[in-house]
Amino acid sequence: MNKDSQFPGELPRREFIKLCVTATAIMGLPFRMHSQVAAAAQSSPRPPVIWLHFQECTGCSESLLRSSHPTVSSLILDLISLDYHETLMAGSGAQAEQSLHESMAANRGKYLLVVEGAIPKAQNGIFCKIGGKTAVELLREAAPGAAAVLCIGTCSSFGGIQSVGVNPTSAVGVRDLVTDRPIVNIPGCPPNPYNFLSTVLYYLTFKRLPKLDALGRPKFAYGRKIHEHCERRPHFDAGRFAQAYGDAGHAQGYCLYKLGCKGPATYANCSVQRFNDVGVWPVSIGHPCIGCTEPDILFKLPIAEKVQIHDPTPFDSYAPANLKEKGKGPDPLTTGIVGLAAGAVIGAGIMMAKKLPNASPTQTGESHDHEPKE
Ligand code: FSX
Ligand code: SF4
Ligand code: F3S
Repeated sequence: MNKDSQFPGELPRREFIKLCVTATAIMGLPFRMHSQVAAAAQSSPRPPVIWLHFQECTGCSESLLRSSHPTVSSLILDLISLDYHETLMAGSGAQAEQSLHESMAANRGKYLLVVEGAIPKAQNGIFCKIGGKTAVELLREAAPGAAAVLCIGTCSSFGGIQSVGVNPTSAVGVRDLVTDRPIVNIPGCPPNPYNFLSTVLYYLTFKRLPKLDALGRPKFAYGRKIHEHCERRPHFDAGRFAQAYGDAGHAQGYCLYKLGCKGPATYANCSVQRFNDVGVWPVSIGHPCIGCTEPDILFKLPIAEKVQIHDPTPFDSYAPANLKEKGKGPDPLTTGIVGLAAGAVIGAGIMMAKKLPNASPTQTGESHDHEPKE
């Protein structure tokens, strides 16, 4: 942090507080806790971070650093002490390797290891070498001393595009090689920079990692299907679908399900926490979600293939219909609205079942439990 600046990232106070409020909301914490998050961001010792790049396109770092609004990257880079990052560091060659080993030795047990990219295992890992060492060797060297491993992107989380199909390099995600360190997967191709920021802020604020789902993803960001909060959802519920790119339905913003949208089977917060602070995400600009946070969908299901819908989930904002405590139940008007809404959802579900006889195998991510947020 610049000594003359009061706030991390040299941000004006308003920007800093705005980011902390946004991150607090993403973490599913009550609004009042933004001051605790802001205090942690200002006062916590900066955790040393070693950032390794393996098989990937660097899109994850790019999206983090080149967000149209530079404050997210400024804040992240000021919250951590980035000791090694091949794309960003000024040093190279032997100097860079020395910095890596010095940081690992000096911060053993304390540093966060961020991994970007998949790890090729075939032929002793010769497909990805840095400083004469394979990705497998580098990971095995760096992981044991890490307090935790943060996998940024679907490649390091689950193998990504490199691992699809015949997988000639036997590419895998970190979880296939590291089994004795805590791992947080932050998938997306690339992931939303706010999800990385929020994970780091959570760690700084609570001195522990966030709750994870069955795939190791923070529940606060990957706990709900994007279909639940999609702005095209009213069209889905009403049975209004774009049938082809550029048709009248597409032009009118109808639901993209029939173009292969994987939103009903994809756990992520894109539809709420959009990208690059300009309020867009794939579905909002007319492209179906390709399920980039899901290991069994991304690049495995064809873009145009429809996912089967077993449990059309109602909006979060619908009033609960199962309150039993006396005096706490919904009033008659609310009940009526809920009834109408539920009828619309069930009706849409029945209609979908009738209209989609060729739906693909189940992709509902049913392993998720939806514990109340902290
Ligand atoms: Fe993978 Fe990230 Fe996709 Fe690319 O670095 S998640 S290919 S956006 O960039 O690792
Ligand atoms: Fe939105 Fe896709 Fe769901 Fe349609 S299917 S409501 S476009 S997430
Ligand atoms: Fe990825 Fe789908 Fe979000 S493609 S960016 S999970 S809308």
